[in-house]
Amino acid sequence: NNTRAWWKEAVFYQVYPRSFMDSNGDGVGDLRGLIGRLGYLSELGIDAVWLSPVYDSPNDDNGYDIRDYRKIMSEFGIMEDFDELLSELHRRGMRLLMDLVVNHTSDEHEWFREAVRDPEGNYGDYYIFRDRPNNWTSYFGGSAWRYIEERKEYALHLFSEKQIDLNWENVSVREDISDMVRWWLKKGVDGFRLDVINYISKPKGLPDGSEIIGKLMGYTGVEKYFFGPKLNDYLRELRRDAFEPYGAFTVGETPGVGIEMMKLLTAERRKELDMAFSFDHLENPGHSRFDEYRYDLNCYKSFITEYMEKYSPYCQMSLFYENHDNPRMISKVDGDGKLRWILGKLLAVMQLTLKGTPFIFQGQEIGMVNKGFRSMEEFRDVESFGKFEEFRKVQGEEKAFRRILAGSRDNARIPMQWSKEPNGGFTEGIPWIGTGDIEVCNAEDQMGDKDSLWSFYRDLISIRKDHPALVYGDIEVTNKDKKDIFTYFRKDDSETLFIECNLSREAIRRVGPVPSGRRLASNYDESNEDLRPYEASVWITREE
Ligand code: TEU
Ligand code: CA
Repeated sequence: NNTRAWWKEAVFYQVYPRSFMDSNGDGVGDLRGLIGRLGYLSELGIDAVWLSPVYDSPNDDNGYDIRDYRKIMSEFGIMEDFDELLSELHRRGMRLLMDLVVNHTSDEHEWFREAVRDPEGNYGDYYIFRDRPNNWTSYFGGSAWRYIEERKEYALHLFSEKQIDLNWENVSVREDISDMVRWWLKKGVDGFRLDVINYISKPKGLPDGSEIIGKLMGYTGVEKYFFGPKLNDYLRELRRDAFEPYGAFTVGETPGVGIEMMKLLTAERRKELDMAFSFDHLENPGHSRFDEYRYDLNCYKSFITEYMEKYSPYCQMSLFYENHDNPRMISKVDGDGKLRWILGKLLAVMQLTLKGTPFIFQGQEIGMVNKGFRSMEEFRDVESFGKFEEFRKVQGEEKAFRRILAGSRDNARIPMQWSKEPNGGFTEGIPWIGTGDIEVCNAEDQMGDKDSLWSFYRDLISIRKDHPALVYGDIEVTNKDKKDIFTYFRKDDSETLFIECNLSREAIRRVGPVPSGRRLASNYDESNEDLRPYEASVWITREE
């Protein structure tokens, strides 16, 4: 899997537009705000932007409930703003990935309105209707079925009640989606992140899920649809009809898919997806996002070592810790944040020197942490309210609130912290959601400080560009059985780099000699005979 491709060399940056930059003072981020910040992304060394959905939407799930695929959400601007954003990115040598949400549409989409108004018409079979629900539950709490009075039937919604699952069995659905994708690709978009794309093929008869698995996972039915019978056919068809003709890049969001299945979806010869996101590393085994616990980075080491050895030789791995659906990694690992900046640099070293394509989530590069929400009123996320209700019924208000505080997606969705100005320079209006710790964490202060986390990310990104061994080179993990030590070589025929990490918040004895050669980057000034808390260094030990 060492064929050259821009998306194997690129460092990606995910923008959650609602929280990135507001240009018109309504407290909501928008496209013109993003356009004004592209220089910031260039300075960081970003090659490609993954933009969360900007299509017309009632915002029940902040844009992941699409009402019109060919219209820009009015809060974000108009199509001319989008066209300017795209040409401004291209002018700077950057690429744009759109978010393709086609497992479901908003219930306000004309297809759904038609399916309800005229069940025998062209759109009557665009969604999944049944005369009675099965036991599948929604990710946002409650049943996955909504009763539609006009049809005297239930409609399937794996997510919110306003996000209705499309019927991919229907060839007209697939054709309309191909048309829409080509419409965006004709505009010059460089590719897509495909939202929960592994859920699109549901098994015949929609059999009940196992109650035992449901109890274990917290969601009932997922084992029936997370890798459905026609998933590969649909992906191959969509690639042939829409992506391939434009050479578009695709990365699938594939929750629950493991190494072997991910190979089926992303091996080059399969002609399905170019890459995929696996989420198994985001929580330690036995924990859910809504558990209050301290994340152990040794779990990340074993997850990523297995992927490096069993997956990376065949497919391109995606490397990420954060996105708009997960709490901030620094908060998960180090809770009280005493070692916040050192830990932030450790995470940066691993993400930018392991073998794969890095995806940095907005604010990760300045070490943003979870927001200490004080009450349910401060949350905005439909999932947080749904899960709070679910937890409250079983565990009471107090415990339910603490679990939402730990796992809410809103932890990642507070506004980007640009400066010490009011609202972190995000808006001159009232922000749609509360702001974070701008006094101690903002881009402006860090860009002016060569020892800041932001500068460390910028330096590592440029080291990655200067050393092809970090992109295409082989990886060899050493000390695999040593707790808290994570060391690996990256090598190609002209250079060898050695990366050495202490995954614990305590100092530990180094195993093996102090590395030789040049130290390219580190979160401590001088190297030492022991490894200090969260110490991480990048050495070049051979260069021809
Ligand atoms: O997220 C999908 C997603 O997170 C679930 O499939 C996940 O497995 C579940 O929450 C259990 O952890 C995507 C988007 O990233 C998210 O923002 C949307 O809310 C969701 O799909 C629906 O479009
Ligand atoms: Ca705005």
